[in-house]
Amino acid sequence: MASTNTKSVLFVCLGNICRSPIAEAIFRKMATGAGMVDKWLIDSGATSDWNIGSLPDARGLVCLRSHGIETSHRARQVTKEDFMSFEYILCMDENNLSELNRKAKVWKNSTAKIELLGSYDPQNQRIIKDPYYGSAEDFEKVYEQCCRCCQAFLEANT
Ligand code: WE7
Repeated sequence: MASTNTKSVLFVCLGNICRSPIAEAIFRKMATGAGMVDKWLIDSGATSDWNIGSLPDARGLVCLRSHGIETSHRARQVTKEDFMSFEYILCMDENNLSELNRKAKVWKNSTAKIELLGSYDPQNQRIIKDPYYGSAEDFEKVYEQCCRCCQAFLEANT
């Protein structure tokens, strides 16, 4: 069935295996629940090229699954085209933000709004920390932050 994607969001972190695939899966579930998934182009990507083609981190998959969410995402790096095709590029920490702004400057023609996903947090936790060297609890914290932010971002765009 044909659908018009009037809105678009790309979630970004360092390797696209921990935080951004969690945010993408949560946002897709929320948009589906709100009956708006056909209105959205939703994807995630990495600032680095380290994990291209990889599945999300096993701990992230366990965390998502415990909340009834599945994903089949494979890691990819952000491209020049992403900066022109996505309305929003939402990232996790200051490193991601400066790397994305650097790329946008190099590639020119970027029209995307590049923001911290955490800037939407009603609890004002601006940074979603890298759980790579962390524990299951750190992944759960990422999950909860992404839930709050994705909900607020979806409402802001409804
Ligand atoms: C991570 C990572 C994460 C760190 N996912 N990697 Cl060893 C490395 C080096 C460059 C890019 C990537 Cl993606 C990776 C593997 C994958 N979430 N977080 N590395 C990380 C965290 C704290 C300090 C240094 C690093 C590289």
